[in-house]
Amino acid sequence: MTDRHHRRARGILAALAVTASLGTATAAAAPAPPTPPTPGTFPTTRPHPSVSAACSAAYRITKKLDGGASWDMCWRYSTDAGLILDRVTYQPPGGAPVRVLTTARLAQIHVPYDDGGAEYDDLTGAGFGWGLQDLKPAECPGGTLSSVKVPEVGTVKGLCTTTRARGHAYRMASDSGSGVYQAQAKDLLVYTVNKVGWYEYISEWRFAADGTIGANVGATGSLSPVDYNATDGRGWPIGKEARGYATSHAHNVFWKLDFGLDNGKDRIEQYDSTVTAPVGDGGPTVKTKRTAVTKELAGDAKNMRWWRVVSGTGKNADGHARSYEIVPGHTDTHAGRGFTKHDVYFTQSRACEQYASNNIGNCPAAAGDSVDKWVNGETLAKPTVWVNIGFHHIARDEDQQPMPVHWQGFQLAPRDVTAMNPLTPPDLASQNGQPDSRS
Ligand SMILES: [Cu+2]
Repeated sequence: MTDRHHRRARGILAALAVTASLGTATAAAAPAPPTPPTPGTFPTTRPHPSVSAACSAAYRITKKLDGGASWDMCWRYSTDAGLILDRVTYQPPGGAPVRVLTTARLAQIHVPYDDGGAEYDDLTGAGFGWGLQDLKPAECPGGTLSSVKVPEVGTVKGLCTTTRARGHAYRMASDSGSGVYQAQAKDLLVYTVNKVGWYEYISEWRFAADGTIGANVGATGSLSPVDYNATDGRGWPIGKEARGYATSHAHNVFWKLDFGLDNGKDRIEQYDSTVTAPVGDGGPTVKTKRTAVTKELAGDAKNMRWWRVVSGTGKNADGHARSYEIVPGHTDTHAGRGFTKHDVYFTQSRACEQYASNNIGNCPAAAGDSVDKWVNGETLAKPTVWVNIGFHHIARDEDQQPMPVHWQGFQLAPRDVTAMNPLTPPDLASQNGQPDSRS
C-alpha cells in the first residue's frame, strides 16, 4: 500500500480478495445438464427448442409480462463478476422467441481517486463477488429471492427477481370517437446487491415487454471513511464548516455483452449524423452515415453518434435484419487510463479476455490486462461489446448517511427485432408501413 500507483484492495474484504485473484473465476452453480422447459412457465407458447434455456429450474428466470411478451434466461454467479445472465431470450406476443444475448455481466468497476492516491478494481481486486448481500423480502417487493451459493461464504439469499411498474408503454388517441389506445407497462427486474468496502452496488437488469433491456449500477452504502484527506482541493467539505473533506473519485463501470442475436453471427455498425445550418429558404439539413465496424474499435461517444449490433442471420417479418442499439446513459468519460478513455470497445471474442481492467483471464503475458490492449486490429468475426459508463463523484452533504443511490448505465433498444411495436393492439395491426391517414 506504499506504492501510490499500486492497485489497492480495500476494506474488510481485502484479504479474501487477494486469495480470490489468485484463483480462477468460479461459478456457484456447476453447469447443469439441459432440462426440458418447466411446464407452465409459458402459459400460451412453448419456447422454441433451439432457444430454450439450458439450465435447471433453480437457475432459470422466465417471466411473461402484461401484454404477452416473455423473457427467458439462465443465471449463474461468479465471485469476480457477480451475477451472470446467459441465453437471454425475448419472445414478442404471438411471435417466436429471439435470442438476444448469449452472456451479459459486469466486467469491472474501476474507482480511481482524484488525488491519484488510490485506484480500485472492485470486481477483480476488491472482492465484489464475495460481498453479495442477503436481501430481505422487503427489498424485493412482489418478487422472489433466490439462493446463491458463494464459494467460501455460503448460501446467500441474494438474487431478486420481480416486476416493477414503469408507466405508459404507449398512448395514442383514437381517430374515431374519444377512445384511447394505451397500456401501462411492467418491467421484469433482476438484481443483486454487492458490498465492496463501504460501498454497496445494486446491479440491476431490467427487461421490458417491448424488448428493451436496461443495465444499471446504483452505488449506495457509505463514502469511504479513509478517503477524507482532500485538503488539496480535490474534494468537497461535508463536515461542519471546512472540515471532513471527502476525496472526489470516479466510478467507471464496465459491462461485457456477448450477443449472438438469433444464435448467429453479429456485426457492428456505427451511425453518425451531421447537421448543416439552414440552406437558402430551407431549414437545417441532416445527413446520416452508416459505417460498418469490421475491425476492433475503441469507440468514443459523440453527439448524434450511435452503434448497433446487427444479426447476421435473423430478420423480422418485414425482411429487416434484427438489431439492438446501444443507448448509453449519461457518462463522465475518465481520460486517466487507456481502458477508461473510450466509451465502447468492440473486440474479437477471446476466452481469456474477461475483465476490462485487472484482467484475470490468464491471457498470455504480452496480451495486456485491459480491454484497450485488446483493440489491436483484429477482424470482428465474433464481436464482444464492452460498455463503459463513468460517474465522477464529487461528494455532497447529502451523501451521508446512508448515501442516496446514484445510478449509471445504458439501454439496449430493439431496432427491427419485430416488424411493428410488439405491443401493438390488434385494431392497429394493419398500420405497418404508413399510419392510417385519417388519424
Ligand atoms: Cu462514489
